[in-house]
Amino acid sequence: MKLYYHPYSNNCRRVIAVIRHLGINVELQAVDFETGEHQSDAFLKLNPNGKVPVLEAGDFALSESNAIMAYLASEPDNDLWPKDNRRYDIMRWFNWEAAHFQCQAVGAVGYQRLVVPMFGGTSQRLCQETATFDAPGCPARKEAGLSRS
Ligand SMILES: N[C@@H](CCC(=O)N[C@@H](CS)C(=O)NCC(=O)O)C(=O)O
Repeated sequence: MKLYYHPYSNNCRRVIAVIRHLGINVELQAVDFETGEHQSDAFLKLNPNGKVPVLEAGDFALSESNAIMAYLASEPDNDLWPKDNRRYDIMRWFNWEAAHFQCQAVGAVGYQRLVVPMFGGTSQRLCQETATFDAPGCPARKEAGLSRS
């Protein structure tokens, strides 16, 4: 198995933490945002959203860190992804994190204050919605070099 990741990505870090916790053998392949590798045709075939992390397992490609963590933890017997109802409690927190923490709390501020300057962008304008920043047409996103056009 291979994990496409970026070293600064918190979404990748938690997948890597799961890999290390479970002690499974996954090759790590860094994706170069600066050259736009995540927007290349080859990468977009793995994840049409053009985002890391992506796990490649044979001909199966899986994106979304929460799904990848559940996939990785589903095989070996472990304490991370229990087979009883606690699994659904974990899913609850996965959903809470995606809908509220990542998107609303960390997303907008983190992207604009950390990611945009990190990739050479100058915009410090906060998009009203993180979803706006995620849209390819968002000016701040283009300034950060994260969009193709
Ligand atoms: N919900 C996704 C978010 C993935 C994501 O936003 N990845 C960022 C790095 S943390 C990325 O690849 N950004 C590149 C871009 O937006 O162009 C997940 O949990 O995996």
